[in-house]
Amino acid sequence: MTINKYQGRTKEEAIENAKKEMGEGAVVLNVKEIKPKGMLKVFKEPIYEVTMAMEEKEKFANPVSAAAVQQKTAEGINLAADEPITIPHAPAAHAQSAHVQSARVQPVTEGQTALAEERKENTSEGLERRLENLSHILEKQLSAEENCKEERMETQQASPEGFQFVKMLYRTLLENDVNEKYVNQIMEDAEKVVSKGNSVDYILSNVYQKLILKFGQPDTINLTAKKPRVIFFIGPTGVGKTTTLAKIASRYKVEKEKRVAFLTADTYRIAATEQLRIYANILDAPMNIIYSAEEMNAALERLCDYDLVFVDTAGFSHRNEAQCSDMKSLIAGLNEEYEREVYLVLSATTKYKDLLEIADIYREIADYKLIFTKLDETTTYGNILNVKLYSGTSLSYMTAGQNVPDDIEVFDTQKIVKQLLGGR
Ligand SMILES: Nc1nc2c(ncn2[C@@H]2O[C@H](COP(=O)(O)OP(=O)(O)OP(=O)(O)O)[C@@H](O)[C@H]2O)c(=O)[nH]1
Ligand SMILES: [Mg+2]
Repeated sequence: MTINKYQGRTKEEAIENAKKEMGEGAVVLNVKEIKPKGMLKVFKEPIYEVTMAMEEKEKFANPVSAAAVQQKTAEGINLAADEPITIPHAPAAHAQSAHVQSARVQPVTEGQTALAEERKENTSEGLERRLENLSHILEKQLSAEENCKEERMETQQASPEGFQFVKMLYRTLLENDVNEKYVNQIMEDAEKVVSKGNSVDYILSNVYQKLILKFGQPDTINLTAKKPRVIFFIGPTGVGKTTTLAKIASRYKVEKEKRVAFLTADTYRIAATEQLRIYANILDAPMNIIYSAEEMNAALERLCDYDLVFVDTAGFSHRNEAQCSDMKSLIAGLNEEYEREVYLVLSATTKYKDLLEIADIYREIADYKLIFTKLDETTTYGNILNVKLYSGTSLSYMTAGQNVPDDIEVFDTQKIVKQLLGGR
């Protein structure tokens, strides 16, 4: 894995700078706001520093700078993993109990107090604290490695605490519904890291980085000069397609000052068209009902001055073949002159097996990006990672509530990864 840092006046600018050098495959590990210092600090704006990571196999956009960046690659971190592993057991239990017994009779040394502290930290409470402090841990690890100091956090001696910690992370990921196959891939490296006697912080940041890479960089609406860009929302019934579409359209209209319009192909229920009409009225945007691909193309001709046209579709069971086929014809029937994006909207509360089946069937309808809704209605987010890895497509937005337009954000990989590892 390659890790590097970039700065910008905004978080977006810093990421943009990183992508110019590292390419689209680079993902954000950490974002830091650097507050201005000195006498004139009140007159200065803060700058943003992003730590970016990229799997070795990804190609650099700029091969010249690639060589320079590769040099800075954090030595000893290898996050490529595909083989399943078995989670290590702590060294023989009797060795530990002997240690505890002798601690009872002997005076407690400083080292033993530190060990006891370390053990206390290896509880879920300790894990939460470490996760809150994760950006600091990452910083420490990166600067030690960048400066090639002998500050490596390893002692070449496996510690029982390290093994316990890996086990706890393994269990936490499983409890959060990450599929066992993926947990094994993620933890593969942790075994090597722990057997070298690395600190618990080092193990945690290693697993964190690996998870971030698995999620990949979110991919949202790409605004190009070509107008209008047509954005379809598809997915099962009641997952939040119409609400999410309204949230996103509102953001583009109000914050980015884009011209937005709506089409609805959801003609199955009168209430559905009314729901979208209300949002269109609030945003003062045109809204048309379409019954076929021809009507869609005719409506788009009239909307040629608009930047984005959002197409709402009817929710249906993925097992209903006739409706699947109608949807496929509608999307495929879009005139070639238009650029399209398709978002598959899924609820984070849907069962694992159903999600995989839905991901498969909708793949036949069109290539899509993923939106996850209703994150406020569950505490386990493992299925988001499961579907992302299963479908091999990008995540885009996540929603956690019914309020339009507030309860939506671009998929926040760092937040979700911390939660998967047991953070709040
Ligand atoms: N708790 C919660 N509710 C949500 C979220 N997103 C949408 N909803 C609610 O889910 C319900 C269904 O939302 P819709 O937007 O109508 O869903 P849809 O996918 O368009 O439904 P159909 O068109 O009938 O297939 C509404 O009550 C929404 O307010 C979310 O992120 N969290
Ligand atoms: Mg709807």
